[in-house]
Amino acid sequence: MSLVVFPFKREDPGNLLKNVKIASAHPRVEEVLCVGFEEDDCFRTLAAAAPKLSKEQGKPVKVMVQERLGELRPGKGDGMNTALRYFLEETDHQRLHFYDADIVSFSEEWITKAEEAADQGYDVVRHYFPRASTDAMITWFITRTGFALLWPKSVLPWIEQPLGGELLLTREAARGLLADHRVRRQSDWGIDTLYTFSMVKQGFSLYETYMGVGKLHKLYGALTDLKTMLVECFAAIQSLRGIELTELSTHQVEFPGPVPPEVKEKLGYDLERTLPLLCRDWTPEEEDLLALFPPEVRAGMEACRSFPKFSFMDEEAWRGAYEVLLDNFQLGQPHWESLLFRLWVARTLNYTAQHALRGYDHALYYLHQMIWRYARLGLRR
Ligand SMILES: Nc1nc2c(ncn2[C@@H]2O[C@H](COP(=O)(O)OP(=O)(O)O)[C@@H](O)[C@H]2O)c(=O)[nH]1
Ligand SMILES: [Mg+2]
Repeated sequence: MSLVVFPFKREDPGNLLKNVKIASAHPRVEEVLCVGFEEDDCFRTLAAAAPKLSKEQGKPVKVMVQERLGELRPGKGDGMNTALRYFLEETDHQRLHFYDADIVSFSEEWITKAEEAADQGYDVVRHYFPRASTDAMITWFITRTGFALLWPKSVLPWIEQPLGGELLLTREAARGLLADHRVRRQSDWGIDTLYTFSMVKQGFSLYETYMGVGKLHKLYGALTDLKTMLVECFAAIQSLRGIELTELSTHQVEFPGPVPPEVKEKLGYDLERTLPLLCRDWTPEEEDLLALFPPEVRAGMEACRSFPKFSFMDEEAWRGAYEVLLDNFQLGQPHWESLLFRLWVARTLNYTAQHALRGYDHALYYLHQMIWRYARLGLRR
């Protein structure tokens, strides 16, 4: 039997309550836990509703504030690790499910499909779903790119949504993750990268189950909203560099279904609000950092100071830039964070203009082929 966990921070309590009810009504679920960042309004609403819900459903529904477990910015990582610890130390449930609190398209099917794959013997089940061609720009250009360049022979580059927050862990997999000191340390947005890396490093078997309904959830406007996430996801990859993978993880992916027109036609971000980010607020210190980059990247970014440019940031230029970033990027250093963000914006715009504009099928094919090329080529050195 299973525990379902929703980590949350300033969410709409109505939607979260609805998801909690769906989870606790599922026959496989014995308990539901919501782990909040702090005692915000959402937390208070949930805490007030929990006793009644527990009674109605005949199963515990709990709400708690996350503990300070890690060493980086206190964020989603502390939330998820608090839940891992609770699951292992306070319960004897066999499986743990994580779902984002803001999913609007949540249903019992998310739980059922994960349980079915776990019944087949998989240690970890990860949900994946169709995404717009201009969504998931951190996943493609930071995480999957990094996995392909650094661990090309592992299953890591081929995991569809390595940053996904929807997954099932068996007790053994949960124990393995919590025992990894790098996982416990990762209190920020890097947690999803660390869970993914650690489960592969420990050789757990993975199944990716396909949710055709997609994940409807809160969306971003300009790419600026994603800066903290971007910086922390890159730093997470950087911190793992040099670790060798020796265990062999098995990895099965459910064949995807047809992609709904809403997803194919959706725009992932606001182009007009994103373009000025290339030009705005350069500091002399940030400009100096460009000296470390390959000539085409340096020249292109220098030109951006007066006008948005991105045609230079193709796949090969990004590979060169990524390598320099792996060697030199410093988390917490504002000039580096700003430059990493700008380089990634240029890469995202380049891809949008060169590939996403040609249509959904072309774009997704391109992205998968790009990962394959990166895995073949590896780092330049
Ligand atoms: N406990 C906890 N949950 C968080 C924190 N930050 C984000 N979350 C939750 O993590 C989930 C994913 O966050 P979201 O902003 O939707 O990210 P996105 O879906 O990747 O864009 C949501 O349920 C958030 O409420 C945090 O610091 N602590
Ligand atoms: Mg979300």
